[in-house]
Formats: sequence, structure tokens, C-alpha cells
Amino acid sequence: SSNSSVVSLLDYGAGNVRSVRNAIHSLGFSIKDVESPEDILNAERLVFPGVGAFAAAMDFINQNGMTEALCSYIENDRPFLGICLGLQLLFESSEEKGTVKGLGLIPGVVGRFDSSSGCRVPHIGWNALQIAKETNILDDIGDRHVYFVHSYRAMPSEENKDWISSTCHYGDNFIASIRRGNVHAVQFHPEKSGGKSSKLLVLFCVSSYKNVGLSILKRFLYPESSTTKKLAKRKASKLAKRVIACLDVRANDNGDLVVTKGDQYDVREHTKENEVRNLGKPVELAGQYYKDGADEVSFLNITGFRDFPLGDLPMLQVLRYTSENVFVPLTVGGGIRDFTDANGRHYSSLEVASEYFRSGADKISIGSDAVYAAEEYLKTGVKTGKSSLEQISRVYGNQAVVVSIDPRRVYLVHPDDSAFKAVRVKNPGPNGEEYAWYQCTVNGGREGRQIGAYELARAVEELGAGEILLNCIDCDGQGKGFDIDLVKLISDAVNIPVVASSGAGAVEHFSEVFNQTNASAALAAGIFHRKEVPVQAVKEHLLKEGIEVRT
Ligand code: 1PR
Repeated sequence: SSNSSVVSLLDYGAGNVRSVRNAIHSLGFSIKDVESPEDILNAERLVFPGVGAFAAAMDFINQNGMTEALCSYIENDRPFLGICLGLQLLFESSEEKGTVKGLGLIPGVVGRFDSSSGCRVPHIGWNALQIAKETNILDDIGDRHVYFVHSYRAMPSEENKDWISSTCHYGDNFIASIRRGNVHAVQFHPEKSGGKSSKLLVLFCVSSYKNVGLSILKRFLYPESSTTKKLAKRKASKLAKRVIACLDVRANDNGDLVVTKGDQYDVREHTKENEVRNLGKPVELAGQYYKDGADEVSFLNITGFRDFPLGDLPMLQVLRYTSENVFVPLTVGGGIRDFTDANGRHYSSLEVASEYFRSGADKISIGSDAVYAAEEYLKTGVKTGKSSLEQISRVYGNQAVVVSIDPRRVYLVHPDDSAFKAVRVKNPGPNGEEYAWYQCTVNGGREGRQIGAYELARAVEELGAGEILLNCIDCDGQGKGFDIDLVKLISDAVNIPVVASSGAGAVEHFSEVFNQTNASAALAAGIFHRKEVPVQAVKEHLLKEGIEVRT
């Protein structure tokens, strides 16, 4: 029929759906956006990539009169693929923001992860699944990892067990996917779970198709393809430690956007010309790191504190191009704050963030502005709800908001010589000082503030941050390893995931940070850009050391 290569997409405009679109296009399908209940009823196949908050999504469906159409579409066993919130909405209700009614097709209530069980919330990262029954769409994944990002989950019960096609262990065993006939839904993100980007992949047959995320979408889109895999019992897996490649991006003196990399945040060459160090092109390098197996890619617009990102269209373009080929999560930071341009036009930080999400970012990262927000909060004890951090996490969810901390070590003779939390350091300071506190900075390390990394981390967690990107100016670019004292201090202080950054120089530094701290991920820049240590080598080393990673 004329609809044979069309996917109907229910995108209600919250968060990043660009990757789902790109993945569908790369599989040779075109997309029709659902605008009315009739569009649902007339769909040949329907994909519902829910992102954002449960209540907002249900409001959208109800207000557009789509509830009945969706229920009847699913009850009539028409081809359906729900992703993330697109799975949760099928249940009776959710406890996100009070109790909100869902579509009620599957018995059960969607509840928050219990952080008292010792796991960090949000659940961000790569897990393997326990397959419960024939799913078809999951047939190619074997014991490979898929990407999750959520704070709420549905739990298996006697009443819903017929629906469950796989579970995942994180704190508890929660529902990772459901299947009944042609109706599928997954809690994880296939479009972020890796896959080959080449348009040629459509030419290969499904059974030879080895890539995880796109194989799931492909099996949904081509259900007639044969199943060759037998179901194998798999051992329960832990949340994999993530390896992240970071690209510090700025314009060079010719105005071209380049990937640069500093030593202790100084990115200029020490030559007569004093030019900005140029290590390559952002889109190309991101694509390379994705192919090499990076679990995420971060872009930091390091002069964002002075340039205005919405005036900086190249960065948005970098995101758009990157998301066409890179099917792992993308984070972008730099310059996320309120801004008034030269013509007096005011932009809210939320507008800036929205533009980044629309262009393909899954998370935004806030540096300087989060420091000001935390200072204000610690001073007054009042959450105004007005900071960029609070506003963006309210609209897009805290899993989409990273706070980037840029601390510098301040050595102390006695731990109580400072008002801020100090630790005993492994390597004493220049005058034999045995303690240090970690002073937060703003504007790319140019200005120290009266707040410590420990105090900041705890404050931003309360204000709605979903993850911390923990740099260390002293270690940046030095290749001598992560600041274990600092990473330990912060990863033990908060219950959100912490990404250790700055100082990686060898594969052993990654196992060290994972063995000695509670970091959820480790990020590096220089060693990847200079091709000293490829991402694969880091993964192989971690595997050998018995640390779970996505391979
Ligand atoms: O303050 O919200 O505009 O955000 C600015 C962002 O830019 C912050 O996330 C800040 O960390 C970053 N930034 C600002 N100036 C610099 C600089 O280098 N001059 N880069 C900078 C931060 C640190 C890491 C680096 C790791 C790993 N770069 O991102 O990639 O230290 O490096 P390594 O593996 O080579 O040691 P706002």
C-alpha cells in the first residue's frame, strides 16, 4: 500500500525526539506526524517515543482527544512501539507528581525507584535485560546492553505478567519491555542504544544485523524478518560503567568551530601566535568516538559564558549533524542561562535549552549559572524555582539536566581552616599541607567563588540536577589520573550519578576511579583527541578488570 514505508509518530513536543526520527529515516521509512485521533486510527504502524513528564504527556493525549483512539488502536492489536514514557503510559497510573491516570491497558502503577536500596536515581546508563518471552523485536540483542534514562518504572506482578517480555535489574527487577501480539513497548531507548549509521544497512538482512538499538527498531518495522536466535538464560547484569568522550568546542581566531583541549583550562598554544589549540572538527570526532564505542558524547561550548549560544548557530548545527549518525546520548553545555542580546531581546535559559534539545541534545549541562543558583539557595534556604537549573529540570525532567562543576584544589594545614568541606588528600600540597577543599569556579575557571564542590553538589541535587559532571582544574590535561579524593567526596555526597572528569592519561586510570570511588561514568578528552588511548582500549581494560561495561 502507499503507507507501506510510513511510520506514524506521536511526538507531543517535549524533549529530544530527533534521534528517533533519524533512526527511522536511516531504516528507510518516512514519518507522518500524528496530529489527530484519526491519524492514530489510520496509522499503519505507530511509534510513541514518550519523553518528559507523565502528567504532561497524558494531558496532551487527553486534550487532543487521542485517549480513545490510542486505546482502541492497541486493543485491536495494531503495530505499536512505545518508548520510555510510551511504555509507562500504558499502565493504570503513575506516582510522578501525585497520582496521574494512564491509559489503563496494563495493570499496575508506575512508581519511583527506591533510592534507599542503594542505587542512584535517575537510573542512567546501560544495562543488559532478562528476556522473559519471545519478543521478536529483541531477538538480536543477546546479552548486549541497552540505554535507560528514567526515575520511574513499572513493576512485574501476577496481574501484568502476561505482558512482560523482559525485565531489568536495578535496585529491583522492573519491567524493561512488554509485548502482546503486535504491541510492543520498551522502557529503554533503542534510538540511543547504538547502531550503525550507514544508510546502506537497509540492504543487509536483519539476521546479520549486529547493532543493538537499530536492530530493535528494524525488527519492529520489518516484523516479517526471520527469527534465528534461541532464547538463552542470561545472568543478571549490573548497570555498566560509562566511558564518555568530551569535546571542548570553541571558535578559533578565524571564527571556525574547533575541538580544543586545554592544560588546566588554558587552551592556547604557547607559541608566538598564541593560537587556540585545534584538535579537529566536532562532528567528525563525535562520529569517530561513537564508532569506537563511546557510551556518550559531550560537547562543551567553553566560551559560552561570553558568547550567546542562540547567536552561535554553528553549535546547534553541530548537534543536528552529529545526531544523524551518533546513536548514543549527547550532552551539550556552555552558556545555558538567561540572556539579553544587544537589541534588548530577552532569552530565558529554558529557551536556550529547548533549542539545544530540539537540535538533538539529550541532556544539557549547566556550569556557571548553577554555581550562582546554589549560592543563592544556600544563602536563603529558599528554592525560588526561577534558576535555569530548576526551570529546565521542571519542564524536561531532572535526567536531562547535568551540572558541570569546575573546582580547584585549595590546600589546608587543618581541615577546619575552611568553612567548606575538606578532605585529607593522597598527595600533600606544595608546603606539605595534608588537607584540601575544592573551590568552585565560574567562567571557565577564571573566577573562584565562595562555595565548595561538596556544598555545590548537594545543593544542585536538591534543586533538580540529575547528574554531576565533575571536572578538576588541577588535573585537567595532566594525564596523571582522576582526582580520586575529589571524586570520592562528591560521589559519596549525592545520590545522583557522578561523572568523573579531568586527568585520564592511561587505561588504568579508569579502573582506578571505578574501583576506588562510586563514580557512574568516567570522561576523558585529551587522550582520545591525541589518539593516545582509543575508547576500545579503555573498554577492553575495564572488562579484563571485571568491571561491567557496554561492549
Ligand atoms: O559556565 O555554563 O557556560 O559552562 C561552561 C562549560 O565549559 C563548563 O562545563 C566548563 O567545564 C567548560 N569549560 C569552560 N572553560 C573550559 C576550558 O577548558 N578553558 N572546559 C572548559 C572544561 C574540562 C573537561 C575536560 C576534562 C577532561 N573542560 O570538559 O574535557 O577535564 O580533560 P582531559 O581528559 O584531557 O584531562 P557555563
